[in-house]
Amino acid sequence: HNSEVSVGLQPVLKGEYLNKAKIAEGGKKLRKNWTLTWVVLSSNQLLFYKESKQEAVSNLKPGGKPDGVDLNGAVIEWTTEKSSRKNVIQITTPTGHEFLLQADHFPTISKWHDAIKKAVDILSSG
Ligand code: I3S
Repeated sequence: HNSEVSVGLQPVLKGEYLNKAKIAEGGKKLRKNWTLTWVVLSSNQLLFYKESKQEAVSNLKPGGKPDGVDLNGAVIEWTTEKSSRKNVIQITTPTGHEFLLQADHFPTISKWHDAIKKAVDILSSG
C-alpha cells in the first residue's frame, strides 16, 4: 500500500485480473511478456498489482511506488496488430511507454477500454 498514490484517489474501476504486457519503455521496444495482473483504475492512473490483495506490488521502481501508468496524455486504442490474441487494447504514454491489456471475455476488456478512455478524456479536459 502506498499513500502517495492512493490518498484522495477513489478507484474509478475496481481491480480485475487482466493479461498485461509492456511492449515499449521510453520508446524502446521490449520483449513481450504477458502476465496476469491485478489492474486498478484511479482517476489519473492505471495501477498494476501482482495480486488482488494489493500487496506484493509486481514491479517496484527505485522510488518504491507501485508499477503504474500515468494516464495524462495517454492514447488508448484497440489493436489487432500488436498481438495474435483477441480483445487487445494498447495504451501509449507521451513518454513512449506502451502497454497491452487483454482478456478473453470481450465485455471485460471493453469495459476497461471505455473506462480508461473516459479517464483520459476527463484529464485532458481538466
Ligand atoms: O509480439 P510477439 O513477439 O509475437 O509476442 C509473442 C512473444 O511474446 C511470445 O514469447 P516468446 O518471445 O518467448 O516466444 C509469447 O509466447 C507470445 O504469446 C507472444 O505473442 P502474442 O500474439 O500472444 O501476443
